[in-house]
Amino acid sequence: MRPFLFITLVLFFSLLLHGAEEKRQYLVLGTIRELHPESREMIIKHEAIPGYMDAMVMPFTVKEDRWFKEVRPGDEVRFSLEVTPKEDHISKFEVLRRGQPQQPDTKTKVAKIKVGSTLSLAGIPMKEQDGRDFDVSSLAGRSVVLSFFFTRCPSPEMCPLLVAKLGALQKALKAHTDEGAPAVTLLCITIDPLNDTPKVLKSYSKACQADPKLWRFLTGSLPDIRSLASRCGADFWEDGGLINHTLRTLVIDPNGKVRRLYTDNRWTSEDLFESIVIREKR
Ligand SMILES: [Cu+2]
Repeated sequence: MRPFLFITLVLFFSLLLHGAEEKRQYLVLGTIRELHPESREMIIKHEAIPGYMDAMVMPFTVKEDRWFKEVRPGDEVRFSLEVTPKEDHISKFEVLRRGQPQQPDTKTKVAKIKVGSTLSLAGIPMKEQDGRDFDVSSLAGRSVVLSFFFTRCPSPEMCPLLVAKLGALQKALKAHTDEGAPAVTLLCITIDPLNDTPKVLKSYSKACQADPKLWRFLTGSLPDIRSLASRCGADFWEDGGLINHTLRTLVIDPNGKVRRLYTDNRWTSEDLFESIVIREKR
């Protein structure tokens, strides 16, 4: 009887400890951006969660209906995030300050860039696929191929084709390395930042076999990306739950001057390769 009791107790405490180890809870501060009771999600701009996640805008699962009635967009809140290896969800909201609902993004009137214009990415806070803050100084002295895309794009002729061509360009650039690596960075900026978190971008970049030294994926806040895209002449809009968009691919020289601007997907990786490498040789 005694050994049996002992084993039972050991099992009980190890389960207790194990359970405690696998379930983590965080208190998080944030601002509610959007409520989606139908999919039991809230989009929240949250502060950094030490030991777990950087500050970002992202969707969270909310299991209980009641919270959708207690908070509204614009509210500054404190909430509890529970994480287990299988799932995570948030609850126990406390409204710290009632906010005004955010106005839907309005189209910013900005001067559109064209070939010969200067384009700087300085001052636009963005995150890379590895979760790091995008550092614009890492582009110093480099040509940049910049394009807008999103990972869920369902149209084979749009983002998937764009990304395939950038893949071919990366290959050509790498093959060229023997003759001196061209100083160029390919940047893909998502137009769907609510879905395309750094984590999503990371697995996407892996699937593209992107070499992070050469080809990087960026996300940021929707208003920032909308304003940058709009300056580049790239439009995107929601249509029945899907994102529609126009295409823009730019080649920017190391001085920040736009050298090429493509408004469709008809360019070839050879075109871009020449525009970068031949110019470099001059
Ligand atoms: Cu697309």
